[in-house]
Amino acid sequence: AATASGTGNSLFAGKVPLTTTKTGSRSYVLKDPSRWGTETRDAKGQELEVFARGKKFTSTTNKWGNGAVSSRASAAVDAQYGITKTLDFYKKTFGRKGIANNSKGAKAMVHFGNKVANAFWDPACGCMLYGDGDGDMFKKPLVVLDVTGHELTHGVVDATARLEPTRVDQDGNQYGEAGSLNESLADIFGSNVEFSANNAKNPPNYLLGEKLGLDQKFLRRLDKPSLDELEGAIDYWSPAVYDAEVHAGSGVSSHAYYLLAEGSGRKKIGSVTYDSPTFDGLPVKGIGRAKATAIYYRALTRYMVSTTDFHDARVATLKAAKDLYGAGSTEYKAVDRSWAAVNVTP
Ligand code: ASN
Ligand code: ZN
Repeated sequence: AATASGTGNSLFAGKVPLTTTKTGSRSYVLKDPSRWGTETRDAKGQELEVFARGKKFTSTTNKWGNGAVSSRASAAVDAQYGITKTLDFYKKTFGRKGIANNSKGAKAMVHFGNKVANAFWDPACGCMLYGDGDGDMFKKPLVVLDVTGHELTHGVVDATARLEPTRVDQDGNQYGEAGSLNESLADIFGSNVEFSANNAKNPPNYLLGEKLGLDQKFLRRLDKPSLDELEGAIDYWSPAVYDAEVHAGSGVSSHAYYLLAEGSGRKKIGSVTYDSPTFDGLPVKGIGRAKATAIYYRALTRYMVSTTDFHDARVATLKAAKDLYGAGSTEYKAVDRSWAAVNVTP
């Protein structure tokens, strides 16, 4: 396919470059040959879960969207841009070639269903599906960068540890530590995608969904998960984890990761001030985001399995830290300390 350089006007990330496919003298498709044919299509308001039936985005000018919700292509620009940044993050940081590390492109559909206030990784489709929001709590399409990083990371987990919820209730709510760990890893790597993209219109931070326009100003956060009142996330392991929905239970390991990366206490990074507490009140010294992320990625891809719980995650990250930095290293000790600081047993 002929590769072309287009530009998009996104809803949330400003004006962005997009690599597209030239299909004729004045025709282009929103499909990126330089990233294994990664493509975003239009589900046209249907609950369509078959990518092949999505409508292609095409252009005669290779300029996409106008930055307004009324232009159907604008949401596609955010999605395609976010997917690009997610693929690039995984490739440049870990050498990972695509979501399943099989040199296949990622697929997504925007405008999924009617007033859907969510975005999903759909394992059956092998694609991402983005709702347009319900117009109430979620006012705009859910195509922000960290949500894309979150959902595609579910694809990475699906292709690696396959962490699964231990229980699903009648309403489809999921419970259990392995499922919580899955949500947490999606938030951890989703935040890392933002740091990696470093977009001035969408500055990186340890908050998730801060561009969704919610009253509490973010959906979740890693430094002190309990500040999330919407989902009631928890900061520390306790028996309450057994009854916590996975997006609430995720707080335990998200918090451990933040402490490992940045340490406890007050800290201003970019425009956000964090104040991360510990279970025992004792401080944790961070080892930096790059090392913390390398440890979690190695743990995910080498040592975690479908039933890995928080205790097992402590063991898995320690093994990864030992591989990367040695058993006597500062990094190894910091991993151990970070899990103790969120009350996870050794
Ligand atoms: N956005 C949610 C998530 O990825 C959708 C879901 O799977 N419940 O966690
Ligand atoms: Zn998730």
